[in-house]
Amino acid sequence: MFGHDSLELLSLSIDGVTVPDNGWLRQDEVLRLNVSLNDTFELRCVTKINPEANTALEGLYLSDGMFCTQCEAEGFRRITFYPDRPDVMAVFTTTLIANKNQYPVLLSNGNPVAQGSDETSHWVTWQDPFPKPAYLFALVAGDLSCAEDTFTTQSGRAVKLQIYAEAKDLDKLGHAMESLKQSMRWDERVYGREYDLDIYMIVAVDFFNMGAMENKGLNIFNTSCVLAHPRTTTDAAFQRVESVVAHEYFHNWSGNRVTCRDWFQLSLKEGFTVFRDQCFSADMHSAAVKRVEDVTLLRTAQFAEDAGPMSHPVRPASFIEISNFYTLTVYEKGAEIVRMLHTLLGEKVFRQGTDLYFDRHDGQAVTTDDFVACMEAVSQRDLTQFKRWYSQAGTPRLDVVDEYNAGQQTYTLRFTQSTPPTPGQTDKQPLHIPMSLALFDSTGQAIPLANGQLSQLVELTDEETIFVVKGVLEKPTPSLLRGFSAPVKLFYPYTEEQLSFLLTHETDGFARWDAGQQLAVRLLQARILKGGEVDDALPEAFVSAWQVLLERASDDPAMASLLLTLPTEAYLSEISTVIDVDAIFNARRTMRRQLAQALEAQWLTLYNEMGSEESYRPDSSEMARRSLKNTCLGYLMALDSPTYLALAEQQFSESDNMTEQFAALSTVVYSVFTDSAREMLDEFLNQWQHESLVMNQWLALQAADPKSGALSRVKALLEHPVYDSRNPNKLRAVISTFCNQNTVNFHGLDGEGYRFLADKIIELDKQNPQVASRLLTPLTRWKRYDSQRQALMRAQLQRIIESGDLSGDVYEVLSKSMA
Ligand code: 0A1
Ligand code: ZN
Repeated sequence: MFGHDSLELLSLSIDGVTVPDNGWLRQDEVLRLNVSLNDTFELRCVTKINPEANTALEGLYLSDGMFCTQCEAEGFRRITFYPDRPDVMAVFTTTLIANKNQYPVLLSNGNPVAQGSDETSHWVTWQDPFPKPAYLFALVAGDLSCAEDTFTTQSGRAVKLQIYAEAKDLDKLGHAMESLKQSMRWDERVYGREYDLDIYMIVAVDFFNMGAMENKGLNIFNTSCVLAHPRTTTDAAFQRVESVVAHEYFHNWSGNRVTCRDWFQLSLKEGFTVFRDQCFSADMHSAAVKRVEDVTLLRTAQFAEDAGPMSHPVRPASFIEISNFYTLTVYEKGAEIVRMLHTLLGEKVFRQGTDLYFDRHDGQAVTTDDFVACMEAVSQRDLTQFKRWYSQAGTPRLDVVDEYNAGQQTYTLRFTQSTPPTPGQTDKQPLHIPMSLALFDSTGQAIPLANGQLSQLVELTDEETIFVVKGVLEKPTPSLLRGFSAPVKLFYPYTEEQLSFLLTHETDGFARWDAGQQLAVRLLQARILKGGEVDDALPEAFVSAWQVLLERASDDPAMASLLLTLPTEAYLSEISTVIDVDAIFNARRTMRRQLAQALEAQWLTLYNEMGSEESYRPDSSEMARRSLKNTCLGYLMALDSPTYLALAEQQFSESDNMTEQFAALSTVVYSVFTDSAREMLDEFLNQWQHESLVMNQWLALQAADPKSGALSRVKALLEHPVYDSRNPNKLRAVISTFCNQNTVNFHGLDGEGYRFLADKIIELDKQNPQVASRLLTPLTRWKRYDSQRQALMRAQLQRIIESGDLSGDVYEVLSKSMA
């Protein structure tokens, strides 16, 4: 059995007989019984723990005076001794006993089956009929209010839905409730999956290491992923609530009913569930916009992870601390693998595969191989090579060259794939890559291909694949990797004319957006090479392409807002050979200003067009409108003009919703108008100081402010009364935002940004190793910078190593990044 060293063992008995002191032995995490045992027996184990002292937020802890748990991955062993592995499944019965006044609400998994009380205390017994691993156990005790609703399943069963939060937040639960009902309906419709208990509960807690947790029947959520109100919550946060609620709900089947055999299989539940929540959001809003957002995250953050010292396969082969593997690779690249299966098999056969999977493995703890085996069974395809996606780390590179033969009217594409070596994996094998493509003629029409369709899925399985299209009357423009059909880096020597052409004519939303991004990347990269602050005029063709985008923007405001946003600093960094933070920042800022200048009248017209008199609604079309409106405001503010400052100030004070208010505040904070920024920040603080989540945004906004002197401003924020060093959301808002988003200041050549982060990690590792280990990420990427910064970063990593007793979490990341 496993147990954490914080556990105090009070007594141990087997079948009612006390185990003597020499009948057991504790060695590190293991409690070994030294007595003879029958095949079946009842073990009674009484342990004492101190939740108040639990600052790691794993196991049973206190969040703002209420008891809650976090058991994934190995938190249950901090509550009691247990065979704490995901393949050990049991039926749990839980009795909570507590003071009636202090803890009126007592919750655990399953259904309440008995309760009672005396003058001061009360108790409730919960029974969960579904066998589950200990990582899905949960309990909550506190003074909570609750929003309630019911959902009738497709077979006609009524399910009680409850969302618990502190009384002050009761008005912020409606959106999560709606999202939950939508998710339940969607999973019935799209996957034929119905909810299985009579009650589904969500509890909002302010102290939480991650986003949320899918405990059976009793999800526990970070407040940031459940509370939403138009006055206090931005549209982006509304959408995050919707997708996290869906994600945790979908885990009831992909994770709980069918769980993981061991933690190497984590992506079995996470990759699949992310894919499911992505499709859900795509159905609720715009599929193309959602795809662009998901690919952006993958291509910046996951690709960077895969190119760094922590690079690992979607199914890792080893680890020191499993908490370090809740990564973008396991989640997002894992979702891409499931998406590729969906693409290769088609919607109908894929659904047969998931039906078989849920049916065959219900109640079991299984592997990614079992998942793929179901897909093989229904499709009659051999997916042996495809499975390399699970075991091979690194981002594959796909080089494409083409040739048009006018005499024979043939068009030939030659694909070459390769994957760079990653730590511990030098030899890479070719992958099974689904490549979706279309060819356009000079009028902008897609050319019918051999399959009679206007697009085709080509399966690349060899190092080199040659694809020939016959009967092509002129040299076409290829559109490759449509919909981002595989998580690879594509290299095809597009001309600027071809990219502009695709930006105009592509019908696949992702491919069209990407053509626009690659066009901007070309210009930006040229400027970055020259140091960034290049004031050369923008090419006329580029400006007129943007002018067309602006003119057509109101046709699809959500997509327009993405099309009119330059590639992020993070993306430009990821594709750099050596990351030049200052050049990247300056190139992007200069180009933004030039686009603002060149198209000033159009930005203003569109801004006004997107304005609305109506009151706030958090629906797709209104969100899209606000997003585009705020994009326009951002460009106008890049002009440093008092006229637009007045416009931003007006939007700040007159808007009835956080999306517009916060966008206005952000543009002013990042502008040259520092006095106005100070005033607005103070006013905002005054208005919202009692809203913890709003204060996180206020902190993050300032931590990301790129103006010089940021580090001392950040240090001042750490002393501010709204800051709380024990709360992971606050730590992330200030420290993580500064180190990841404020690149010019964090990477300052005095090395003080690096020193600051190292100090914080040394401090935090004793308090909360999971969060400390995550914060370390930017320092581990030292190889991507110039030699001066490399030395400064390494020196700080070294200082952390030498600081003494480190947690396994931090030690693992440090040792891998110094190797
Ligand atoms: N399974 C959760 C994520 C999660 C993982 C670990 C946690 O604590 C260490 C908390 C949550 C999900 O995918 O939503
Ligand atoms: Zn998950």
